Amino acid sequence: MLIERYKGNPILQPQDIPYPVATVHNAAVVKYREKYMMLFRSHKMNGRSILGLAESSDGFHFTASKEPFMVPETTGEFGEYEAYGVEDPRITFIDGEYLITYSAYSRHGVRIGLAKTRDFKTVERVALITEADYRNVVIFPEKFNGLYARLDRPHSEIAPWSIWISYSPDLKYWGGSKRIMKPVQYHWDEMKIGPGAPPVYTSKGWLNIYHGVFPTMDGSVYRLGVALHDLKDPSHIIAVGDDWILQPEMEYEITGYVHNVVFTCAAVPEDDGTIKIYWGGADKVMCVGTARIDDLVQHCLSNPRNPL
Ligand code: BMA
Repeated sequence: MLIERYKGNPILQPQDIPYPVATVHNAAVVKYREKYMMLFRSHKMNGRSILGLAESSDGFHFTASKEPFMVPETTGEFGEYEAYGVEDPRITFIDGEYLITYSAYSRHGVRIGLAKTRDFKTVERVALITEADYRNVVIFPEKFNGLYARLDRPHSEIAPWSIWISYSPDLKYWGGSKRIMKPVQYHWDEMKIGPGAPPVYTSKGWLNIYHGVFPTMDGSVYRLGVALHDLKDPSHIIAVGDDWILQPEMEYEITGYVHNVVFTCAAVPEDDGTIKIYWGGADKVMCVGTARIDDLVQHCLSNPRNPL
């Protein structure tokens, strides 16, 4: 077993939240001052999403804050583009700040918002960093030739929904975009793929834990896979593991708000060579599992498929 599920899953669910929510899922998790901070998505009872905060000292037992952390802005540019909700956050620590990327939904489509915090008490919105329709933006925790780099997943009518890379000098203006990884026909990720957790540094390359979707007569199945990007040039993918690393198997992954979904927005590497991977189960609860980083790297290298 590549990923060992935590026996106490799910680790956070709607009844643990001090305000009314229908779901707790697709959360970002990072370490902050010896604590694990979790920024989780919740559907409110009107079906629109907000982001809540929970914290933990061991990465397994989380306590949610009394109030939501980010709700849609009501005025200005952000108000215009977040009116339908904020979803699926990712957090990257770089230059002393925690950068938060999230999906901003509105009648104009889905864009990516960038916000930042230093203390998980106050949060400042920086910019909307894509036009419509983009989701799943993850920022690398290092710069390349002086530029920030991100992976994302634009929606296309022509190409299957794929993973792209872009660069920025200031986090606001992005360019140099290139499609670097696509779904494979009649494969577990044939319908669409998207970045999951912000890339994790390993001595062999950047580990990119992504999601892939397969369409069935019973709806779509969301699974997780892993790819390895070159340390100096992250647009070069060294290897993509051919097999998935996690699929919906437990009751809390098979049944929920949307069935048959495991969806990740976070992985936290530990000093002992393990990594905690966090995922939403069936868009309803939060789960965690542990893997060895070396095993995930080997998974990419020992049985790779073409990225494109
Ligand atoms: C995707 C996103 C995710 C969600 C997944 C499964 O398109 O909306 O937030 O987890 O579908 O429903």
